[in-house]
Amino acid sequence: MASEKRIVEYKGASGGWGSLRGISSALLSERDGLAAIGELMRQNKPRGFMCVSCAWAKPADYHAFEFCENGAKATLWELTSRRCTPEFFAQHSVTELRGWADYDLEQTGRLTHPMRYDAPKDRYVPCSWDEAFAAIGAELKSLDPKSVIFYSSGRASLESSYLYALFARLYGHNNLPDSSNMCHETTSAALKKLIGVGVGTCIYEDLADADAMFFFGQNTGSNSPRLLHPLQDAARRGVPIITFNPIREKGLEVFVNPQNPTEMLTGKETRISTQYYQVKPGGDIAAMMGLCKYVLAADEAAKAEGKRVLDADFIERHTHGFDEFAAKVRATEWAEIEAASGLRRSDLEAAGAVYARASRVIGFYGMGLTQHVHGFENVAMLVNLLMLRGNIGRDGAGLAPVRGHSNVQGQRTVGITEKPQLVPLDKYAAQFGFEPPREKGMNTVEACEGILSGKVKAFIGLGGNFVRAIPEREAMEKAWTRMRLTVQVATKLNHSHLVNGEAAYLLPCIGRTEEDIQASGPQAVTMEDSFSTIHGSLARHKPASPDLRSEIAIVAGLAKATLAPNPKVKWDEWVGDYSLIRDEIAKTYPDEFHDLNARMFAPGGFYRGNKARERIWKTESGKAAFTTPATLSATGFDDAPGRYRLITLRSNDQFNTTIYGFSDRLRGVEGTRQVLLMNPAEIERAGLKEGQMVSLVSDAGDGVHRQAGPLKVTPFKLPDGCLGAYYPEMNPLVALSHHDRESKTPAAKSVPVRIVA
Ligand SMILES: Nc1nc2c(c(=O)[nH]1)N[C@H]1C(S)=C(S)[C@@H](COP(=O)(O)OP(=O)(O)OC[C@H]3O[C@@H](n4cnc5c(=O)[nH]c(N)nc54)[C@H](O)[C@@H]3O)O[C@H]1N2
Ligand SMILES: Nc1nc2c(c(=O)[nH]1)N[C@H]1C(S)=C(S)[C@@H](COP(=O)(O)OP(=O)(O)OC[C@H]3O[C@@H](n4cnc5c(=O)[nH]c(N)nc54)[C@H](O)[C@@H]3O)O[C@H]1N2
Ligand SMILES: [Mo]
Repeated sequence: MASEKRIVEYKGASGGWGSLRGISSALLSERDGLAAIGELMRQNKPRGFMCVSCAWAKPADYHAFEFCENGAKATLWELTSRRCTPEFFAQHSVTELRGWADYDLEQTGRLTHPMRYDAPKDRYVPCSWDEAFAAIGAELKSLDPKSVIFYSSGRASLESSYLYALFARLYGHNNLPDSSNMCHETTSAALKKLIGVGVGTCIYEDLADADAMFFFGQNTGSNSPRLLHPLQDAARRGVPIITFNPIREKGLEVFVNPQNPTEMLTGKETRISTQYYQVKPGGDIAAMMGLCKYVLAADEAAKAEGKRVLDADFIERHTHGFDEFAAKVRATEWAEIEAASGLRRSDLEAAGAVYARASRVIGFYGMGLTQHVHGFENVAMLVNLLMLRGNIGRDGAGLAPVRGHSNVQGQRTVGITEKPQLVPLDKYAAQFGFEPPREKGMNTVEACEGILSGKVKAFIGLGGNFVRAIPEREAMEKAWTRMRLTVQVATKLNHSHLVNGEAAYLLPCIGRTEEDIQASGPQAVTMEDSFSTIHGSLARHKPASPDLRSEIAIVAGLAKATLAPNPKVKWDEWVGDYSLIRDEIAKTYPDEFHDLNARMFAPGGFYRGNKARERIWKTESGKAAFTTPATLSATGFDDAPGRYRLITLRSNDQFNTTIYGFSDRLRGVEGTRQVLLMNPAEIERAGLKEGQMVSLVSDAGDGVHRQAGPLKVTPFKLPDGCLGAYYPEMNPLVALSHHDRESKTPAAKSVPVRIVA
């Protein structure tokens, strides 16, 4: 494993030769690397397969290599030649494997056989698919459906997600938490309430029309690198790009396009952000308050000359709540704004001036806004800011939440949600002849609470690594093993499979990069990207093992073993021909998915539409809402001596809980993930030395001891009062109660901690 540990400032740009080296080292570590290169050429192209990494758009005018360093790594990771076989499980007890690092578990390669936990042997042993389905079905039949959780991680296709949600409701619950609950749930909740749709309002073409772009807390270079191409185009057109982020992320500073030979040979860099502001974590409400304050003042000044800076017509016709909001902005002093944001008035005015001059502005954001106790207010402030100048529902402008998992947005669109009011239950009732449960189900935090209290008896995971991804890890791991049943559908072994319930099954599935042959021939699946655009995905690589099944076949197998037969619910036919599932999706969601089968391979995908983009507001009031924030700080706790705001970070060498390696190249952190990033003055104030090993403890004030470490103190350019360290290693520090007030998204970007030397 990683031996050399060093921290050096990365002098290169994002992209460039570094990204190619990242891909080639991933290729070289694979025996059949060359076959995998052939697959990469089909990635994100019409009639190819859609990347399993992030949800960024797949344009119609694609590049020769329409993949990035991290998309390539994700593909190669799935197409690995390593195998995690029954022989492996025979050699290692579950207790032993529980002590392995995430990295080492995933290095064992692809799961090959369905496995059952054998308690006396403390081992996973092989079982047949029929045995597994029958046993799980018998368990589920004996349990109260309301005590069972059906989790999904955002990779599953629209088809498998739709069937999974249908299974849950036929069985009798809405307990459908998904990874979105830890991610952009803040977006879904806030945008639904404020503008009537739970998703962003931009489409790909807007990127070419915008004349200013604002970035809040989204790390493009690592997490959605293909977005760097349109950003590079925008930068070259002279479009100002303004970034608010506590960390100076390389991808938002400079980029060398690895697809461009001249740039690669000359090393010609494009500067991405024209203005970069290192806002304090949790300081965005204040920063945006500053921008709004500038805009209102500029409007007052313009009025004197008979002009306006505000889009008064938009505000009048399309919104409510403006007067109260404007009064709050005027009453908020610059001194308060500077203190809460950590930014200077002059800087905020300079950014405000860019905003006020531009006529088409896109607001991009990621986890830096959503994962806070007042994440809702963060998103609401961005809505406020954009609405001041009518930047929603206009070409070249709008809200662009950059989604995480490749189909996380789509899962919500086809019914994976604990909120029954978001699902057309009457249509389900008519289509499948049953009475769907109407009671609200559990989201991720509520599922965790239920597992802790013993109310939840069984957990089915359609992908993901739940136990690693959630807060409060220690208490959760203990409670987890008290469950009666845990079932994990997965491609690779991870820690969540090893903290099993009394009865436990590991069901290995084929991945999206692999060929899926059923009764009617090769099958395609569909997904939705961040811009509400739907893409078909067709893979042809041979599956990792002949004993794998598709997620759809697994969901159907579980459902058939659990539910009474229903002539309208045709599991076998659906498994035989996925186009029949798409017909059902089109019936349940006709506006979005009519003619899904005919449209799914349209080059660049098809757009499923968005009412807010048309300025039709599906809100309670029929208008879009301004929100008057009750606080300027999103952290949800007060500053105190010795208390820091911890940002939990993703490196450039991981996909969530999957650790590809130990090189966070773009931040210059190499060889280790056990680092504590803090600025040099802060290191000195804390009486620490560079390189010293320390631990972090929770400062949530609830009396619970939570600890993580040891971590090496590492100087890094961060604002005062905050620390950076990696997710998922830091998850034991996050209290389960530390989440966004509205959506319950865990507040992983400002965790209150103390340092213990
Ligand atoms: N390679 C790779 N790609 C991925 C993933 C991955 O792990 N690896 N994960 C996928 C998933 S599921 C998701 S959700 C996305 C996540 O992608 P992002 O939304 O980019 O999420 P993070 O990397 O967690 O953090 C984003 C940024 O927020 C900044 N930040 C932290 N606190 C604040 C704050 O208070 N204010 C502001 N303005 N900024 C702040 C951090 O410095 C960081 O640059 O990426 C997806 N794509
Ligand atoms: N502290 C902190 N915590 C966080 C975050 C943070 O920024 N900070 N981020 C949060 C976010 S944004 C998210 S999305 C969650 C992520 O939470 P999850 O989605 O639960 O976690 P992943 O690591 O994406 O899941 C990886 C596993 O999925 C399985 N898998 C991969 N591909 C497939 C497939 O095609 N099918 C199936 N069935 N299984 C597959 C593999 O077994 C792999 O080990 O974590 C959240 N937790
Ligand atoms: Mo995510």
